[in-house]
Amino acid sequence: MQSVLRNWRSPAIPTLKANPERQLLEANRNLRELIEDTSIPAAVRAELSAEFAEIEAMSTKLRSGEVHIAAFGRVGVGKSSLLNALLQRQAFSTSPLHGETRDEDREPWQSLRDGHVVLIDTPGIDELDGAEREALAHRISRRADVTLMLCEGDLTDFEFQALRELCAAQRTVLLVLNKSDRYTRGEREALLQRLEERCAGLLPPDRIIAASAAPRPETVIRVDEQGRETETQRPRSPDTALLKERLWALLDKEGHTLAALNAALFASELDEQVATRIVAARKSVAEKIIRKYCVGKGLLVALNPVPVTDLLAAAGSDIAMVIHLGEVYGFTLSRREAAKLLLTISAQLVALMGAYWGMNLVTSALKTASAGLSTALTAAAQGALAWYATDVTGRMAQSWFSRGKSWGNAGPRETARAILDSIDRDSVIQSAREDILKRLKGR
Ligand SMILES: Nc1nc2c(ncn2[C@@H]2O[C@H](COP(=O)(O)OP(=O)(O)OP(=O)(O)O)[C@@H](O)[C@H]2O)c(=O)[nH]1
Ligand SMILES: [Mg+2]
Repeated sequence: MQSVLRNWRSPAIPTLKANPERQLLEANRNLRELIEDTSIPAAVRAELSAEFAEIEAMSTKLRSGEVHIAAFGRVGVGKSSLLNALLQRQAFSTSPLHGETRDEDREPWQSLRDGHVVLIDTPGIDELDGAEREALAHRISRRADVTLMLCEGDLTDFEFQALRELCAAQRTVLLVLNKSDRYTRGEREALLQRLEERCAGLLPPDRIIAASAAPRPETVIRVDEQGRETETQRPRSPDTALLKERLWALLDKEGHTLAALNAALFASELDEQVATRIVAARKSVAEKIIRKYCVGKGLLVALNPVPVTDLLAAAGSDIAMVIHLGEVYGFTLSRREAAKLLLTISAQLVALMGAYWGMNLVTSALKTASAGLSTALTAAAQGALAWYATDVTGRMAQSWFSRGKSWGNAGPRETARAILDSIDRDSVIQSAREDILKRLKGR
C-alpha cells in the first residue's frame, strides 16, 4: 500500500484549463504506475481486478483520444432511442417494455468530428429493482466525458438526486427532456422552464434541451367533400437537432479538454478510492488466508488430538500463516520474526483466555473415554477450539501488519482484548465444529 500511495500523485484539477495536455499525460502516467506497481501482491491485485480493468480502459481511451458520451436515466425514458436518433440507425435495442437495456453497449458516432466520439448506452436507473444494473449505469456515466441525462417530464425526486450527484462530481451533463412530442408547445415550454428553475445552480439553461428520439406518428384527420372523416397516421422524424447543435458546440469548444478533465477527475477520485480499496482488498485476502489455516489446523487437531492446553502452544506451528499474512501487507518475515510475533500473540491469549481454556479441558478429557460418533464429535469440538485459536491468532497478526508491524497505541494486550470482544466465540466454535464434522464425514 505504501508504495502505491507514495507513487500516486493527485492531479491538480483546478489548473486543468491552463494545460490540459500536461494534465492528461500526468493522469495517464499515474494510471500506468498504479497498474504496474508490482509491490501489490497478486492476490490483492486480483481483488482489485475490476478497478484495474477500469484504469486500463480509461488509459486506452486517453491514448486513443476518444470522447465518450453516455445516455443515463430511468428505465424507459428513451436512452437507447435517443442514441439511435443521433446515430440515425437502429444500433441499440429499444422496447416499450421497461428494462430493455441490461448491459453497457457502445457505438462510434462517425458523423461527428473524426469518429472518435463514442456513444454509450446504459441500463436504466430504477428505484425499485436492478440494483446491479443501476450501479453499472452510475459507474459508466461517471466515466463518460459527457452524460446525457434523460427525463420525460418534470424530474422525480429520485432523478433529481441522481442529477445532483452527477453535477456534484463535476461531470459534464446535458439534461434532455425526451418524448417532448407528447406535449403541446406551451406545455413543453412550461416544462423546460420548470426544469430550469429546479436545476438552477446545477445546470445552466443551455444545458437543458427538449428532444423527441422516437416520436409517435401523427394522427391526421381528413374531411372529404361529403364531410366524411378519415384518420391516417403520419410518421414523424426524430427531433434531436438542438441537442446535436449543443453537443457539437460543447465538443468543439471543450471536447479537447473534456477527456483530460474527466481523466483528472477519474484519477483524483481513484486517489481516494484506491487507498481504501487496497486496505479492504488486503483485509479480504487476509481473511481468506486465516480461514484456510483455521480449516487446516482444525482438521489436523481433530484427526490427531493433542491435549487442549497444547493448543495455544501449537500456535508455534502457525508460522506459515503469519509469514503468508505478512506477504499480503508487503512484509517479508523470517521464520524467527514470525515465531517472535507468535510468542507475543500467544502470551496475550493465554493471559486473556486461560480460564476459558481450563473449562474446556473437560471436553478434552471426555474425548479419550468416548468412542464411535461421540469420538468424532469431541474430536471436532477440539478441532473447533484449535480453529478458534488460529482465527484469533491470525487476526492479531493481521492487525499488527495492517498498522505497519506495530500494535499501535493500544499495545498487544488491548488489541487482543478488542479482537476477542469482536468475535462471537460460541458461534465461531459451533460453525467450526459443524464444518469439521462435515469434512470428517466426507473422508
Ligand atoms: N412518444 C415518444 N416515445 C418515445 C420517444 N423516445 C422513446 N420512446 C419510446 O419509449 C420506449 C422506451 O424507449 P427505449 O429507447 O427502449 O428506452 P430506454 O431508456 O433505453 O429503456 P431501458 O433500456 O429499458 O432502460 C419505446 O417504446 C420508445 O419507442 C419519444 O421521443 N417519444
Ligand atoms: Mg435502453
